[in-house]
Amino acid sequence: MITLYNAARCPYAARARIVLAEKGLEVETVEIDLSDRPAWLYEKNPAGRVPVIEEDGGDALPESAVIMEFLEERYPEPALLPADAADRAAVRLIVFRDKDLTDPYYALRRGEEGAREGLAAVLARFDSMLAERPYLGGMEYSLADIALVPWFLRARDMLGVELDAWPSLVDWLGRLEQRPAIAAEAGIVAAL
Ligand SMILES: N[C@@H](CCC(=O)N[C@@H](CS)C(=O)NCC(=O)O)C(=O)O
Repeated sequence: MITLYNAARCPYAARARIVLAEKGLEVETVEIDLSDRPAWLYEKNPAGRVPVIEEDGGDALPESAVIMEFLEERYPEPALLPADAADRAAVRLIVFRDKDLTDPYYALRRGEEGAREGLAAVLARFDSMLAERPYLGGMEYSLADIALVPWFLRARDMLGVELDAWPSLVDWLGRLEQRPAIAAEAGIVAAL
């Protein structure tokens, strides 16, 4: 059994939720109120942030990118990283550069001047990328898609970003939302 210290609104926690769901793992979810977080959370993650996961008898593990990789190694099926080392590196590069998307997303959420245009430029880049290949990491659905889709869902459904100008991006999101793990996340976003 795995325990997930979670916050529904958190896109980083969404990464862990999606990987756990894709792997069909049994999870006990502990919802953390980030505006009044328990002191013990700092023992599990000195940064006081979610997500954190814990296996029975194991150490607490924070940091969503590390959690995704850990779950992939511990529970390799179904695979969420490609077989080839160069293809894996391409996936990891997208995760490593997540700020390409998250920085303009948070700029818009903070209401910064010019942020909507800044995010639009980034969405156009992702659209061009997805015109060339079906998934962010290449030919297969992978941790690259899982790592970034939480912000795309929130941009569309919470910040009112109209995606119609980027058809390859819309198609990709539609493909992803056919997966129960992503549809569940879209449901969480709709309920926020
Ligand atoms: N680098 C961390 C970021 C996690 C993060 O920022 N979580 C937010 C919620 S979305 C949080 O716990 N914020 C509380 C705080 O910063 O005090 C990860 O990838 O897991």
